[in-house]
Amino acid sequence: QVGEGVPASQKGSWTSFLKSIASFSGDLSSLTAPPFILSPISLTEFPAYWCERPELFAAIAAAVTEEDRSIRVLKWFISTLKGQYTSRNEKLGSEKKPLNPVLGELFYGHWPDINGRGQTNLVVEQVSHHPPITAYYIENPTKGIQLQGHSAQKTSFSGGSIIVKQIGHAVLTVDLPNGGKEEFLITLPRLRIDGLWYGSPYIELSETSYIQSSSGWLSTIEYKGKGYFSGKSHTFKAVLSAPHSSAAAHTYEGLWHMTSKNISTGELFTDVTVPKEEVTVSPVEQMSEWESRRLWRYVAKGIRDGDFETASREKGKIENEQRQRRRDEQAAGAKWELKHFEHIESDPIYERLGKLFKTTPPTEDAYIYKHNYTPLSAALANQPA
Ligand code: HCR
Repeated sequence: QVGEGVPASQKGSWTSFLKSIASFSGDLSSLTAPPFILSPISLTEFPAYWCERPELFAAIAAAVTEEDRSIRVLKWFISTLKGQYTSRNEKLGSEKKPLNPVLGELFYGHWPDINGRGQTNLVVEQVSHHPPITAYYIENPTKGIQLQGHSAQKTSFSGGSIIVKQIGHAVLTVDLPNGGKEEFLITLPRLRIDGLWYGSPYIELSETSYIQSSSGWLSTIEYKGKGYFSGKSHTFKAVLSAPHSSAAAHTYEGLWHMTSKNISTGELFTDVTVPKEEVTVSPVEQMSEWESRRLWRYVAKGIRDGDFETASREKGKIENEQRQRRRDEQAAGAKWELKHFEHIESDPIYERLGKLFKTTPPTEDAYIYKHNYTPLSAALANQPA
């Protein structure tokens, strides 16, 4: 019998779902899952996790040395992990299957300027439906910090868990007072989705991810679960090394969903037990039909209300409309045009910085932001009185 997390009426369909993922490799989003595991949130909302601690993002600009900048980038990055990988468990009870975005789906938001930290803006576009690829751009113009990246996943099944290899990378750029720029190439950890049999999936991170600065400073972050460094879940150890050196200049250790410290000084490094700040979005009535929360509003309401008939009917309408769109494009010999991003086959920043720590693969594609969106509050500020 499958576990307690599964409602009695859905045990059969959960077992079938687990069987289908056990013999499947590729794009999980296309598999039909039982209602109890569906999330009302689209994957296009996920890039907001990068900035739910906007003050840490803004604080990168206050660094005075390259070393200090790398420490601040690492601190901000580690502090995003709780939101990225455990917030569905906190909000929805367990990890869930997000809504699979349609091609061209959009998500815009911002974090307001509070206490001089500057406003941070977010632009997200679904740049591929199959396989799902989400591109994002986050910017704090006042502080001169930009984050550009894309996210896709390759999944497989092993030892009762789903293994998710994250495809894609992010590049953080900081404008320097001397007019130059410092870039940071950020690679992403591997995920394991455990707890499937019990119907309460949760994520553990594994293996290693890197943050390579163009200044030469490198953060190597190792992730472990129960039974490794500390015997606890969600453990990490990050080593920051100076340019051309493999020795550790700073080592930080702890739990990425709680606190961590500098192991030499014992000083607190990250603390995500303090509340995070969700992204601000416009009211749904003011959104365009392509914006996630408007596009999926009836499906999401159905899922939230436990009215799965409505959810599945409304989802069907969106999918049919998309199929028709693709047929029309094919008939007209037209190609879907991306709105905010331009696809490039090989990212020069990935190639240049990736070489410094010999990442694999040696080259990756990227989606470059076109700088063609006016963020909400800035738009309001420019309106005549
Ligand atoms: C794997 C996953 C979709 C992708 C989600 C990603 C990797 C997206 C980028 C974010 O920055 C971080 C992130 C966090 C999520 O944990 C991860 C999702 C977890 C589950 C979901 C699968 C497609 C759905 C699996 C269905 C299960 C729960 C039965």
